[in-house]
Amino acid sequence: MTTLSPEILAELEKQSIELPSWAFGNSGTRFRVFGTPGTPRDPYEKIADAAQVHAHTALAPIVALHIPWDLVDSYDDLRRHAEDLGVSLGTVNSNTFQDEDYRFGALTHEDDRIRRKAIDHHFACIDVMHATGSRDLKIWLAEGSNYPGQNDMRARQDRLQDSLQQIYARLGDAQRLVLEYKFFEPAFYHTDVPDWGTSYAQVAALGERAMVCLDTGHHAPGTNIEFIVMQLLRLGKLGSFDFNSRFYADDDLIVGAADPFQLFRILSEVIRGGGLNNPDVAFMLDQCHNIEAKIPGQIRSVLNVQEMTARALLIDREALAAAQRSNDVLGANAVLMDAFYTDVRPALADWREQRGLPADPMAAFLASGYLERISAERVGGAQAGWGA
Ligand code: PSV
Ligand code: MN
Repeated sequence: MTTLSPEILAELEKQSIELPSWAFGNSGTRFRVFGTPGTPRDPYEKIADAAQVHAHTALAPIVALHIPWDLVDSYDDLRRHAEDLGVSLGTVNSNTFQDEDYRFGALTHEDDRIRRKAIDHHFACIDVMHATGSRDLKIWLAEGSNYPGQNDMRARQDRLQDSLQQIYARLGDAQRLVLEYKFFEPAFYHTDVPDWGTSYAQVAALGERAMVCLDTGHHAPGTNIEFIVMQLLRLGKLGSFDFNSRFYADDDLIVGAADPFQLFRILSEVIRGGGLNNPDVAFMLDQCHNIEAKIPGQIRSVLNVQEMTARALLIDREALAAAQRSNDVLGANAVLMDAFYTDVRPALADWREQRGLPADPMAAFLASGYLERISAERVGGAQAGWGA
């Protein structure tokens, strides 16, 4: 069995992954949203489910919120609820993609009334962050156009910068703004923040506490994502990850499911660039579980990140550097592949047991009876989903 050195275990012990509250609600495609017995009906129940993931893995102590999906009367109360369950509230995600007014844009809109409304929504998110103790405001924009000539792309960049400046100026001293990019959808011809370069240009003009969010699903097929990771770390602007998997588009599947090797390569660059367990780089999941059970889906996800981090930590960096220096093409590649092909699962299971955690968190959760209990208890009310 492969053994993991004390140094590697010390790194793994520090690892912390933020879960998206929306992963616990129902989701689906434009064809059908399937309900699941026991799906949370409010943010309190979403947080209770997220706490189960942490209880079984010790990997996921933070839950990201989405406003207005996670609107509650008192965020102090929600914060206490989370703390009672052993987790804390993390990144606040704004939402300017589900209101009639935003048909033609929000932070880029040419109508000052609508742009004001979108900026004010972000101010409201910052108020939530003060109550929850959240550090990061994450902005993903659904803005762009569908037809050539439809919009003045240049004017929209200028308005975006002005809107972001207003939002940035409103942040508390310890708070940050992270701007996510996505190359298409729901706009298909042009997207206002389509790539890391645009996100970087927009946040670099704001200041030190504005960073880029890299969602692994938001790139064209074949994109070398680990290159982007390297570059953003090099520039000191990688604020957060939204981890997920894609086969075709923005599929939001379980991280490490579609392309485990890509996840390994990304984590290898994270380690190389000093981004692992670096408080400046938040590890978040941005996933939806359309047909599988949600809590086990999240447990599988955080374990995938942990397993791939362990493998990336196994890379013999000295041997790799020596092979690279001597232009030993195949030797360098072999060093990487040796680590990638190492099965760390038995060693991680052992280590979990030594720390009083279940060796097999998936099995332990399924045996705990929690799913049966919430299915029986959560009767009546509307199940949470996109828009709730
Ligand atoms: C839409 O693509 C999206 O998945 C973005 O990645 C956001 O992070 C997420 O929704 C929540 O707003
Ligand atoms: Mn995302």
